[in-house]
Amino acid sequence: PRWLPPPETLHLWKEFETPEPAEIAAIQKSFLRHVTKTFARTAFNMDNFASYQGTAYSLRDRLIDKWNITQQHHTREDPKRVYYLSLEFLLGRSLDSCLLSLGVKDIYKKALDELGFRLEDLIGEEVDAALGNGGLGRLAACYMDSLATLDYPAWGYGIRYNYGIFKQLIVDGYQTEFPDYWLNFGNPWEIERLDVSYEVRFRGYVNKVTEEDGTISYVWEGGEKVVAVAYDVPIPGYGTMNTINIRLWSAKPAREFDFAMFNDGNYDKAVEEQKSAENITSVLYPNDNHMVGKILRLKQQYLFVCATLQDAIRRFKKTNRPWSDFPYQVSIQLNDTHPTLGIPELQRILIDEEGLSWDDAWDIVTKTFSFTNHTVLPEALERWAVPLVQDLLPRHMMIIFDINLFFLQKVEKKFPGDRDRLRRMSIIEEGHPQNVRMAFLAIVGSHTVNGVAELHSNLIKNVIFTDFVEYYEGNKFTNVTNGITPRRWLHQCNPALSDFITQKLGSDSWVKDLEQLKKLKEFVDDPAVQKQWMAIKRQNKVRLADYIHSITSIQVSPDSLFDIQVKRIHEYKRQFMNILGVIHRYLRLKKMTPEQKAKEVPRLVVFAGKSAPGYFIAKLVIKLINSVGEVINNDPEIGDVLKVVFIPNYNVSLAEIIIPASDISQHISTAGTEASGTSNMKFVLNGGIILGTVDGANIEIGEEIGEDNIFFFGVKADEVEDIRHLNRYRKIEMDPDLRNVLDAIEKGTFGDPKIFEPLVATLTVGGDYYLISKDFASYIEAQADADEAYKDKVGWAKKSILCTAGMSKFSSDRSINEYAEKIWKIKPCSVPATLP
Ligand code: NTF
Repeated sequence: PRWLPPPETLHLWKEFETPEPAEIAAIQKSFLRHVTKTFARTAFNMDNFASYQGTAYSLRDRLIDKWNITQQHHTREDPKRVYYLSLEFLLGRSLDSCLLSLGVKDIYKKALDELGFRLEDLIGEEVDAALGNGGLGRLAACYMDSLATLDYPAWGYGIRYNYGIFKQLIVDGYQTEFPDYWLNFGNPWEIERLDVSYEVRFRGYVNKVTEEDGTISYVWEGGEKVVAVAYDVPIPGYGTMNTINIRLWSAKPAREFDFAMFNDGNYDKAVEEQKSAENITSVLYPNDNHMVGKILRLKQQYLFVCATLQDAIRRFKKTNRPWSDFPYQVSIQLNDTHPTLGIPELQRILIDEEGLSWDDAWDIVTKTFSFTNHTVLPEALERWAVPLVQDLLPRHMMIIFDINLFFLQKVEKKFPGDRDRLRRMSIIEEGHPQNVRMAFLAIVGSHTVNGVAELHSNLIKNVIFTDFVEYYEGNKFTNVTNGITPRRWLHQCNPALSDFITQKLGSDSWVKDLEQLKKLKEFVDDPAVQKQWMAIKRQNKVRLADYIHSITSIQVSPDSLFDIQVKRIHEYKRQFMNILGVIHRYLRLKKMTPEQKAKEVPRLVVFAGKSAPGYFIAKLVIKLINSVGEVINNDPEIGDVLKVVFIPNYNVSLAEIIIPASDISQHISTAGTEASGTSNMKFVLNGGIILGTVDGANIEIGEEIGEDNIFFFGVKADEVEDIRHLNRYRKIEMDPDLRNVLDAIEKGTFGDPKIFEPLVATLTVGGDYYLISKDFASYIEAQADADEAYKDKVGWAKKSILCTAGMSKFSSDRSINEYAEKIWKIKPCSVPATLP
């Protein structure tokens, strides 16, 4: 029976469930209560970290109040909900963004000031929550912010990794990795829910049961069980009550110990089982755009979807609706193929546990799921070896075979006798071993499949999933161009520019309605606005210059052109081409007289980004950047005309310092390889200009801000295949400038050339798959255009203003509204300030 409060105590509950007023005295009390009681500190035993903790816990109380009201309201209203399933959430820090969302930053600042603490210092004490690799994980975080802000009834689901993405240190120019044990000092932003846990089975066997009436059913039994425990991370909407939840799963052993073993004195063995369960959610796989077929990763994926579906189904069942209502109450979005096992898992639950027929179950499944594809790179498309899946998830393997059989039967019906088509479209790829093509399973099991920018959505339709477009007659495939949250990526990270925009527009409502930025265009010719705009940019460059000095001891001039490329290190992103361009510039400068050099635009080239630990060529790129920097930065003939800096350990909070400081940012992937990119949007929103290829979202950014305000170069996506084909059969045409650059490397200008041989070989004997040689000349030309344009201070200021003014489309609010209307069919459900 459910516990109910004695009626005469209800007023007590009401008192504690009503959010506290945001008043200085109340804030100071709650801060001091947490500092003294939760953390056992005293007035004479305090430091910035303890005061960060006290502040965070005080804010956490406010978050939980809003969260409780939101969840109770949703339970009562029972709207259709969306579940956003993602193996990655790259949230970064939370204190500043929560203060802003709750509208209490100023008053917290005052309250802490009076107590003798500087809020800015406390904010810097927080460690990043870095449960993601790059764009895909950060996109999920931006989408949570928009879902909350737009009042959608949404949940994020993910994994609570004990170790996030590794810490990168540069030792002797090389990347070295250190574990990111981010939970070491506790995590104020999570609520441990030991009461919310589910069992998850692995391995075992499948029993075939024939009933009296001849019907056949299957029971999955035996094997080993672990438990997934929930940790909830409240995500407040900006300026609204709605506070949604990211539920992260942590694996625990199903039984504390094997008591028999324990009593036999076999302690090691007893503890082993416990450890092996906890290992499942121990570490984030550090690969971006690359699949590694490790069994532990498959275990993560299954634990994740298994716990998530049990949780969603438990919530659904509370309302006693028939199963046929499920797709009208629940929408599940798959963030890439990583959670695709959710499809056979829901089918299994419906047929094996709920007793539905295959067809009824499959109808529910395919009305519930939708799938976002984030890459066309073949090495990133997930394929799991059939024997591996068979061993770990025997019942799921059977179901996947059946899904495939019924699907191929329909294909055969539509295209009779087309054997090659069946081979191409099969979810099971033939080979030794066979593989499960997860993207095909995701397509077949979903009602909608989307790409993340126009070009990318066209490429998935016309290149990688063509057969499926033909089969579904185009009906499943659509585009939702990515977006970023303007709260974190302008309002929070660039307070000076944010205040200035608010002042010019006469209101801060642009923070929730980015369309309003368009009105900035009216000010583009106003000299006072231009001047103030560039003064803010300079402040942000000073802030970055100071950071660079504190970390690397390199002095850089805030008056140089800041040219920035920060993102994961990957061959397709072509940081290699960037550093080759830097060498080209250096060689050019070396031939100049001092008078000629004085006329050059001084340039600071900034790199940052992590390489996957096992990605040899990407790691060599990092080494080359650092070696080139070492030579150039210490060349007395060069001075401030050229500086090259690699900032270690790129992460979300570093991005918040770097992005507002760019004059130019580089997004120079080989055309057709970067699905969207999202940092491109962040830079332009902060008045930085893109130098980039005609790829991903660069194209749509160009359309919005105007081609005069972006430096495009390089071959187009539809030319790439032909060039690669030619490269395979003839000697690659080496651009003469590029040849000089490679000669300089090979002569040892940047240290032992032997080190860089494998890297140079990717261009000379490796077929230059990413077309660096082909694009080099036009890249250098675009760089020269940028130098020329930068000399015209007024012209540059105008470009910069028009960049910000043109970015309305790239708010994640627009993206989320598109998902909600076109794909999830959910509506906002606004939450009242207090419950009746
Ligand atoms: C990434 N994909 C793409 O490489 C980026 O272009 C894109 O901006 C982000 O997704 C977000 O959509 C992946 O990380 C993955 F997993 F698909 F390889």
